[in-house]
Amino acid sequence: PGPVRYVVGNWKMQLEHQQGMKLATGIADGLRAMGPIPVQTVVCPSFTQLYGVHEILEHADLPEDRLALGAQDCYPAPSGPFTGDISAQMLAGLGVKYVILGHSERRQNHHETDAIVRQKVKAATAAGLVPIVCIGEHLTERNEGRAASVLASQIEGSLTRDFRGMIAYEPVWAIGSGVMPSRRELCHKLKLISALLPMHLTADGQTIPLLYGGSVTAALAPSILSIPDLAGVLVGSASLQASSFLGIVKVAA
Ligand code: G2H
Repeated sequence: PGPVRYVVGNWKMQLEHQQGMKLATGIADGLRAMGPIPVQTVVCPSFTQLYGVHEILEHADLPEDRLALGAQDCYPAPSGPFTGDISAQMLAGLGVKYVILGHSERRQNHHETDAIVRQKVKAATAAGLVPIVCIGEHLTERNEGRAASVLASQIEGSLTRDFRGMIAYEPVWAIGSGVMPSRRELCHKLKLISALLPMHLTADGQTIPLLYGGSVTAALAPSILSIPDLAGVLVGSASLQASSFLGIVKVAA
C-alpha cells in the first residue's frame, strides 16, 4: 500500500449548528460505506460546532486514522486572561487532533505574523495536536516573481526546528476564487517548498506531508492528487457538502 493521503475539510465560518451536525453525520456514513481506505479524513468545523461533531465522530464507529477532528486556529498560551480565545489544550481536551494555523484569512483579517504562527505551532505541538501550517503567496508577489522568497520566509518564520506537522500550500489568489495554479506551476511550487524543508525535517527523520489548498473540487481532485509530491488537499467550499467532500476522498483513495 502507498502512503496515507490526507483530505482535510476547512468549514471556515460556515453552516448553522444543525447543518454542521448533518454534514458530519453524512461524512461519517459515507466513509463507513467506503470501507477501509488509506485516507486520513479530517473535518475542521467552527469552534462552536466542535463538541457536537466530536460526539458524532465518537459514535461513528470509524477509527481516528480514518476520520479525525480538527480546529481552524488556537491561541499560543495554554490558559489565562485572554477573552474570546481558545487554547490548544482546550481543543485537545475536546478530542481535537489537528489544527489549521496561519491560514491566509487569519494572516489577513487578524494580522497574524509568521512569529505568531510559530508560537501557535509550539502551543499546538505541546498540547499534542498536529499543526497544519498554511503558507502561500499573494497574486502580486507571484506576478513579480517573488513567490519563492515569500514561501521561504514563511517557512523560516512559522515553523519550529523540530516541526511535527503538515504544510498546506495555499496560494492566496487561488483561495475561494475558482482559479487554480496549473499542474505544472503546482508541481514547481511543491518542489520549491520541499527544497526549503530539509533543515526542518522532523526529529525522527520523517518528511513533512505537503497539502494543496485553494478551490479544490471533486472534478479537479484527480489531476491534483496525481502529483507525486503531494500528500493531500485542504478543501474549503467543496467540504461543505458531504457528496462533494466524499468525492474528493474517493479520488484520494
Ligand atoms: C482555501 C480553501 C480551504 P477553498 O482557503 O482552506 O478554501 O477550497 O474554498 O478555496
